[in-house]
Amino acid sequence: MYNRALIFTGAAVTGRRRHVDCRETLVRTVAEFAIRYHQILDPNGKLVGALPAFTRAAGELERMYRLMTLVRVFDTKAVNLQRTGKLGTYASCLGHEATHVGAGAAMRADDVLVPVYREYGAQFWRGVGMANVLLYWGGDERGNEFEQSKQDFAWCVPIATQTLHAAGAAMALKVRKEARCVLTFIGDGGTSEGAFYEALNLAGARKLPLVLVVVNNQWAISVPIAEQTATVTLAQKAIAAGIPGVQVDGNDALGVRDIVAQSLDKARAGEGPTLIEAITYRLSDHTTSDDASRYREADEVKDAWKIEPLLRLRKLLVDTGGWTDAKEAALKADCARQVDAAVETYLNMPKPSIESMFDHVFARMPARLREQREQARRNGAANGHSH
Ligand SMILES: Cc1ncc(C[n+]2csc(CCOP(=O)(O)OP(=O)(O)O)c2C)c(N)n1
Ligand SMILES: [Mg+2]
Repeated sequence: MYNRALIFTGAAVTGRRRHVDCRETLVRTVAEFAIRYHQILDPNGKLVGALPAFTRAAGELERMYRLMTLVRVFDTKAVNLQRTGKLGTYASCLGHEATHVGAGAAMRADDVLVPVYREYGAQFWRGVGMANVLLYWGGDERGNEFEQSKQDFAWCVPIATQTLHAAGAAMALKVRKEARCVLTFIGDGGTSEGAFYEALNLAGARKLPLVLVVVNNQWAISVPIAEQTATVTLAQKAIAAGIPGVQVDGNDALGVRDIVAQSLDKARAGEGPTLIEAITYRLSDHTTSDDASRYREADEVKDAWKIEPLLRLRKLLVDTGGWTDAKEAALKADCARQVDAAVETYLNMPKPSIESMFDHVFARMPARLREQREQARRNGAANGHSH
């Protein structure tokens, strides 16, 4: 399709008259795009989209709600543990529960999850223990040993690098012709990194079985999304890589699970990757080392609480599933018991040995590191410490 357009070749302002030297030419629109926004359950707990098939399985919505509640109880406890000196720095996921649980629930057990550092909901759905998370943030690498999902990757703090690992893993699955997919998360800030674009490009070029979920929580530590990028949506960053990009209400667990499941199905059928921008809000500080009140308006946070993810799912369960105050109270008590048990496991774990800090980096440890490892062991023993 050709559109008439004016091409300006020069302009000058002389006195009160403006001379514009221009010629008319023809331009062709070679690409256009639109970004879809997916939502099933609105902030008031009203269904605004068709109910996906998974909601028909008995108790499935309740299962999602139960896990989202557990994540929140766990999260509060983890922050308290850090405040009382029993945990290192911790990254809260307060407000992200729908995105994490929705994405985790959409995956198959043998898919590969490549997390960042706060996707506990997806991990718990896949069987990772709460004690693992505590061990990790307590500085113990054994937290990264996932009994139920050994193929999943470890937490990844260097921003955006996990997207390259994920693309690599997806490439391996494709080369092996396995009908499995990789799902990775990335933050809104992470999408400014070069690694992210490299991963997207490779995924598009090789049609990899990869689903990238951007958790747009509006903040990258103290940098708001408006200062992070000039793009209207983060989903459209996919377009340049030749892959579909879509937005979803990241506080709507049903919408997230539905769109992630559709994208995984496509990837499994050999139809390539998808970028999903899940729009949510970081209700917490960035980590326990941060104080967001120094750079964020209290009113913004207050407004975000009105559209948080648990409220609306609870409302739906009350309206349609016979959820009651008594059930809610029993759930909270059960979550507290489960979290306390995980804390006990964590606190009673024998400390790792000093030399274990050298493990888990190289498949074959270089001689230089082997020497240092031995030295650390000897020094520790000489000073009466084995851990
Ligand atoms: C390569 C790299 N640069 C900087 C940092 C420091 N850092 C840690 S978290 C973070 C912000 C990430 O924001 P976003 O991607 O939006 O994720 P969120 O923490 O909001 O989930 C930064 C800059 C890092 N970990 N890695
Ligand atoms: Mg962010």
